[in-house]
Amino acid sequence: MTCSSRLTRRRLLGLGLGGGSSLVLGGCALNGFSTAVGQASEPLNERVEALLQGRGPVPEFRRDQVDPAALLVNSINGTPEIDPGRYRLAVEGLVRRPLQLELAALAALPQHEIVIRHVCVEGWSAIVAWSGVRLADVLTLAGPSPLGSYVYIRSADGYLESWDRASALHPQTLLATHLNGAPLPAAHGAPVRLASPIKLGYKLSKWVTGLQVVASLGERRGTWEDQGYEWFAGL
Ligand SMILES: Nc1nc2c(c(=O)[nH]1)N[C@H]1C(S)=C(S)[C@@H](COP(=O)(O)O)O[C@H]1N2
Ligand SMILES: [Mo]
Repeated sequence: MTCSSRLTRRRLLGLGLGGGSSLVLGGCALNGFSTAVGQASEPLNERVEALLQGRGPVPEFRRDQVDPAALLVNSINGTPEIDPGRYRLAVEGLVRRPLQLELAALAALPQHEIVIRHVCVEGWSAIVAWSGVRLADVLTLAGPSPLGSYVYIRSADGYLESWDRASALHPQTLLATHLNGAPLPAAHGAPVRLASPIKLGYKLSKWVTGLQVVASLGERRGTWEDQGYEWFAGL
C-alpha cells in the first residue's frame, strides 16, 4: 500500500488514534488535499473517495504473509449462535427478486479468495485470507434497482452497517465463509461475514443475516457510525 491511505490517516487522527495506525500507514504524510477533504461535508467526501477508489483493484498479499495470530476478535456483543442448517441470508429492499439464500446457494456461486490487511481503528491490523462469494454476485442475483444507492447490512448480534453501492459492488468485497482456508470460526462471524480491503474493520460485519438495498439512508447508519465514527471509512 502506498499513500492512497492518507485519507485514512486523517480519519484515524480524527478519532485520536493516529499513533496506533503508523504501522499501517507509515510514510504517508498529511497534506493539503486530505486536510481540505477532511473539512468537507460527507457527501463530497464520499464522491472524492469513490473517485480514488476508481484506481483499480487493491494490491493483495501473498498467502505466506498471512499471520493467523494477529487477527484479534472484536465483538460488541459476544458470539451469536447460528444453526448453519437454518441459516438464511435475506436480500430485500429495492430489488426485483427478494431472496432467502441458504448456505448451499452461496456455496454454488463462484468462490473467490482475497489476501488483505484487516485494519481495526483500535490500533491493530492483520493480514488475512478470506474466501467466499462476491457481495456483487449476491446483489446481482436479486436485481438491485438503479435507485438503490446504499445497502444496509444486518447481523445476528444486532450489529448494523450501511455501505455505498460502489463499495458494495467492488470486486474485492466478499461475503466470506472461510478464513485462512478453513470454515469461518464462530467468533469471526460464521457462517457469513463481510471482508474487503477497501474498508476499515468496523464496516466488515460478522454474522450477516440481511442485506437491504435502499435509496437513501435513514436516521441510523451503523452501530459505530451512530456514535460518531466516520461512515465511509475507506482504506
Ligand atoms: N456483527 C458484528 N460485526 C463486527 C463487529 C461486531 O461487534 N459485530 N466488530 C467489528 C470490528 S470493530 C472489527 S475490527 C471486526 C473484527 O473482526 P474479527 O473479530 O473477525 O477480527 O469485525 C467487525 N464486525
Ligand atoms: Mo474494529
